[in-house]
Amino acid sequence: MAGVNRTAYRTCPLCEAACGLELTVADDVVTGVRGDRDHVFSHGFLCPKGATFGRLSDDPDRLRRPMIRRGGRHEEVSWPEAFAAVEAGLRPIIEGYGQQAVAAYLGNPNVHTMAGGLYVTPLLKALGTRNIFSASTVDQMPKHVSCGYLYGNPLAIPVPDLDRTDYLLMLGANPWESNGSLATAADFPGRLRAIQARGGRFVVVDPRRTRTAEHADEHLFIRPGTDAYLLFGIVHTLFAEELIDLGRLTPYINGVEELRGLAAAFGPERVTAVCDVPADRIRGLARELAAAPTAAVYGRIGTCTVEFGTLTSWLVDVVNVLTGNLDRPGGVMFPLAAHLRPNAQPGGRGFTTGRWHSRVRGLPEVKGELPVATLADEIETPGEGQVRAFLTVAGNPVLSTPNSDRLARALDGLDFMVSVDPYLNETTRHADVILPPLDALRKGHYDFSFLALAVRNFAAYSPPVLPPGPDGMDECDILARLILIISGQGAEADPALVHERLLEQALSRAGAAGLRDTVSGDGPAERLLDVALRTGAYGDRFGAVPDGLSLDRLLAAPHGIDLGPLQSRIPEVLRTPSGLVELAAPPLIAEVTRLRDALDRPRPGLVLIGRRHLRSNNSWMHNVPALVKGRDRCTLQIHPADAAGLALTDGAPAAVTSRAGSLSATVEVTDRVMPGVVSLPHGWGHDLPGVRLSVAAAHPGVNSNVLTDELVIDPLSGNAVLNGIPVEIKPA
Ligand SMILES: Nc1nc2c(c(=O)[nH]1)N[C@H]1C(S)=C(S)[C@@H](COP(=O)(O)OP(=O)(O)OC[C@H]3O[C@@H](n4cnc5c(=O)[nH]c(N)nc54)[C@H](O)[C@@H]3O)O[C@H]1N2
Ligand SMILES: Nc1nc2c(c(=O)[nH]1)N[C@H]1C(S)=C(S)[C@@H](COP(=O)(O)OP(=O)(O)OC[C@H]3O[C@@H](n4cnc5c(=O)[nH]c(N)nc54)[C@H](O)[C@@H]3O)O[C@H]1N2
Ligand code: SF4
Ligand SMILES: [Mo]
Repeated sequence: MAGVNRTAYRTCPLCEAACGLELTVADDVVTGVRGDRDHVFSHGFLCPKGATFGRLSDDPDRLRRPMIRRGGRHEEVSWPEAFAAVEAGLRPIIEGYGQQAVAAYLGNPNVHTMAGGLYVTPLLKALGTRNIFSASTVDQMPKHVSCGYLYGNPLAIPVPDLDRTDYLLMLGANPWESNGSLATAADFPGRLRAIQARGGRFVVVDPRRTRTAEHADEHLFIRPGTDAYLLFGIVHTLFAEELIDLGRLTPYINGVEELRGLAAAFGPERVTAVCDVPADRIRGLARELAAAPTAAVYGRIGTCTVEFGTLTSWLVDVVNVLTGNLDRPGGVMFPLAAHLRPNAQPGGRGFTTGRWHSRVRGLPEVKGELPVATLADEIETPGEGQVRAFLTVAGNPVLSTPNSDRLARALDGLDFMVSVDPYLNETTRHADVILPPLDALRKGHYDFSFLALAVRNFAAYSPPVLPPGPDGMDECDILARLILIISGQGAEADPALVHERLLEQALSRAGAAGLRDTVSGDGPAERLLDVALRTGAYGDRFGAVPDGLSLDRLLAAPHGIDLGPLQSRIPEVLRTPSGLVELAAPPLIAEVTRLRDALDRPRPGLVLIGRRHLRSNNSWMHNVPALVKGRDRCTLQIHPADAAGLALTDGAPAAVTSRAGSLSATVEVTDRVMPGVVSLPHGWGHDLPGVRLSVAAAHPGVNSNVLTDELVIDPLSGNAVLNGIPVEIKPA
């Protein structure tokens, strides 16, 4: 069939929007990418990143065989050699020092692969360590914690019902560039325009005038890290002007009176001095949210990666509750994904944190993991339980976590490190063994994470577009073999042992123990997906529901299956012991005292925030030529007034210093940032020795996480503070 073009449909795995792609494939090369016009959710939308999808697979720098570091250099080896080296490196540490001596870091792409969704949890269980870290604590952990307290389940995250809302208040999110997060919405910009087209409005709160802000009906500048004050000012107004209306949810809400008391200290006149949003606009936002037929408040990175991230995330939902917009069409709603089941009845054990604490800084466990901001402490600090071995799966913490220079130094002190990753990059260059998984064209895809966050219920599965090839290894097989090595079954044990055990467990959990022979799927991940789909919310119950979902049904629907607009799920979705929404959980109330005390803090001088660009994806897509061409994007944006005061000129280098570190960045003078705020994107700094990223190395940029401070975290979630970093700047 050489040279013959064929068409393949596939979900794009590169961001949370879950767009359907139409690929033209000749031999094993993608020669064209279009948005899939028949896709039930994305209707043909495509962004510049998705358009380069095939280039990741043919990237010459992509690792196709494992690597072992010998004498400071990485060399290609065979798979058996690589797994033998992992066994020789890991087992003595586990046997000699115990399970806690091994730490793991799970990066963002784990939520974009089936292996991440299905094999990481068993891997962590096999490791048995409490030293588990992930990109969640440089991202959305505050939202998990606030939803854990509010709804009893940290995964019950309501999403804005973009397609039906009349009014959207958006804080710290820039979906025009990011394509959205914790709200899966292919063509997010189009959905925002549609709000306006049907007579609604959207308002953006951001210290930068972003592309999203430019399209908004109103943009309000806010001092970084102060959204909790703005939101409390709105709550205060809702109470003061008697605008509270819980609507249908009245019998399901606890804690409204406590909130009234808490909000007393945060009148608009008081908080405006901290957040810089005018008091009359704070009152105006409260009135507009209350008066709109339906409204939604939505917050993202700028509301999470700040000191009061959990409180801010909580207040977003508090405003939605108080204005009657939680769980109603046009407000914020809980999706119901096809691989999940609704609860049999409301109520549950609720949510707690701190079941254990980190060894060095005593930071509480949250959702089974520890803050990545303390990873370096655990590696560097001698004593019982010191981390000596490190496993990364799909992560680049050397560029993406705070005080990354310190972390990079700490990694050099490890006894052993293994990375499951397709690149020899800033992090994996420290690894003794690198295990590269197959590229996305060669693996199946189902969005376990994002279908549970989609603004409309739908399901889609994509089979592999290309066969694996002679040297490639599927990521599920890699993780299964790691499980076997860690649990002492040896580097040569058959990964099918793990695959079959997981399938048996899934079947028995689903009450389908004897049905192994009826399960569909060519690969281990596919078979687990089939069980989840068939026993999920819309499943065929192994034939009991004739037109229900199964893997075979999804295979027959390459453009996805629409499952309709979001439905109300309260009270069923609630897992709090009371079976109610708990607005005033004690840990949050205690934290409000700290927020109130911080009202009197002196204002910091210049503070640093981040930003994203449409043609980026955190740290790992700068090796795709089409995504880095054009002028340098890794610039330090600064307001003209600040630039003048510091004698900084556009295009010249500036020295930026924080408590954690310093760097030199190119100045971009622009009034897109508000006075007092500078902005530098993250995920750059590709000029380190030992990496194999030839395109990225020619466009290196600087690593903004040299400046972010590992000692400053949101205490309730352990999330790093990546926005609002005090910095000093002078001409370099
Ligand atoms: N200052 C600052 N820092 C930030 C942020 C910020 O806004 N400001 N944002 C934070 C956020 S939101 C996030 S999510 C984190 C991301 O932090 P990380 O997840 O640590 O970093 P990524 O840049 O996403 O790197 C992903 C890694 O996965 C590898 N990879 C890609 N595809 C696959 C695959 O299919 N399988 C495997 N095994 N590996 C794969 C890539 O080669 C790369 O090494 O960064 C955070 N850091
Ligand atoms: N093109 C592209 N898309 C991506 C990614 C990428 O790197 N590039 N990364 C993906 C990932 S992992 C994630 S988590 C999502 C993130 O998705 P978004 O949250 O939409 O991402 P950002 O573009 O970082 O938007 C955050 C905004 O918060 C603002 N901000 C900073 N501090 C504050 C503050 O204190 N208050 C307020 N109100 N605003 C503040 C910033 O100026 C910025 O505009 O994007 C995903 N999509
Ligand atoms: S918006 Fe996201 S999912 Fe859609 S094409 Fe772009 S990168 Fe892929
Ligand atoms: Mo993220």
